Amino acid sequence: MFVRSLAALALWISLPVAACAQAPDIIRPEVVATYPHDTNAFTQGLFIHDGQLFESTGQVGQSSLRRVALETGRVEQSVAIAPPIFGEGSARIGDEIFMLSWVSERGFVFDAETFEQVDSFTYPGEGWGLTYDGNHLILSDGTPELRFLDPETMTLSHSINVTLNGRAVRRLNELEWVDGMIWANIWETRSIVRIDPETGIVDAMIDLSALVPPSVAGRRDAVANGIAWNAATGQIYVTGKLWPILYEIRLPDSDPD
Ligand SMILES: [Ca+2]
Repeated sequence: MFVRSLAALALWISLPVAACAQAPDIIRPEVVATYPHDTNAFTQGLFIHDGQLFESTGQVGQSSLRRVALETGRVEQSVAIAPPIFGEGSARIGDEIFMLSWVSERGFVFDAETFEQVDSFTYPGEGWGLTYDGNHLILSDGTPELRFLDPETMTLSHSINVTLNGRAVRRLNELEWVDGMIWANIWETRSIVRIDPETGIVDAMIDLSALVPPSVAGRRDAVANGIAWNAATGQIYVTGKLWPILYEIRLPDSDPD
């Protein structure tokens, strides 16, 4: 598993495996708990607010924003995103939820309680993942660049380029602000990279290989995607597109950070 994960990551960041041997720590998370997850949810965004799980999903005609009961996986509230929009990442600021679309260069703002759309915004290029660091919305678009947007104006404040051992890391996908660092799924891998938000440098890779449910292991579209951090409790949750399971994980104590 170790070698396979390294090889998979090396493929996407164009690194020889040998170079990865000197890469940041590879961390295998411990599973704290498992919960049901909607196997029809093409997970593109995941976050926790006040102990409640929120999820945004993709695919044209199946895109949605939803509030989910963590314990049961039951969708308690949802709003459909109409075609031709392909839904992407989402993040909450105050009483509003911001959500991206893949290639429409348009995002949406929803009332977090009613899910009524209250605004929209535009941005150039693709939209993949979204998170909030307390000051800026952070947007990924499949490239090594993470954009920091002013949430008042949705204009670009600054950006960082994500690197591992000095090499660009492409396909940054779902994002989560976790205790001062940015965690990002890497599309079509089983790895999460942990990124310094100032420098873009990856200081650790979190290997989710052992968490891939057997029922989706052979599906290329059912990739690991979705990270949610409960800032109040420190709990971290991960899942994948179409996965039947959502995991609470913790990093082992051997983690130097
Ligand atoms: Ca997230």
